[in-house]
Amino acid sequence: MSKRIVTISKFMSKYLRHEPEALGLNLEPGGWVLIADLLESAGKHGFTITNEELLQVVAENDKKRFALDETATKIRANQGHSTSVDLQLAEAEPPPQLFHGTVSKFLDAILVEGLKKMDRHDVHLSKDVLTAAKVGERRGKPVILVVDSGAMASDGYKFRLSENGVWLTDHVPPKYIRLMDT
Ligand code: HQG
Repeated sequence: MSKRIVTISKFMSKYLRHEPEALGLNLEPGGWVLIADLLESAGKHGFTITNEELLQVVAENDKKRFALDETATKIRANQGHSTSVDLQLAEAEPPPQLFHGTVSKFLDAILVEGLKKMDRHDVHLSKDVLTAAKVGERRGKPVILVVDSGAMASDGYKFRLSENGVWLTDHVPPKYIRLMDT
């Protein structure tokens, strides 16, 4: 992936996840915006992106952060929002275990309060240890937590699966969390 494509991806994450209004955009239900509107607003704000570049970002993004709608006229971020949005994802039955990558400095708080959404819209959980390790590594030496998602589902907690394979939930209470044995 070229530097230019990474820069565009970061720009798109910023405005499709966090500050659409700063670009004069409104996210539609589902988090969608018209591609034409996004390109026009970006240009007006001094960052010109071509349609081809936008499509390249969607196709090449390492984590499939963006998706097009079925008419390919709209785009959204698949997850990671902090701005208020209903992604309209169906509830899904999680696997028995999910994983969360974090760092040791957060452990005490997490084991008391559980996993909280912090600045995002949802708690993000990974389907495998490797992915969780990559998430944790963004902040330092990763610590992996195992979430008993099977028990949570039995107890009535809701889960949704983003288009790029990230499991989303509202809160994970501490009783469903254990530190992975290393
Ligand atoms: C921690 C990236 C203290 C939590 C990634 C994490 C992911 C607590 C941080 C996606 C806590 C929040 C999401 C508590 C949770 N006390 N700390 N009670 N509960 N935390 O970035 O899961 O590149 O909002 O462990 O790859 O790290 O953006 O969440 O360390 O998929 O596409 O608070 O973001 O994807 O950090 O990452 P984040 P996350 P993108």
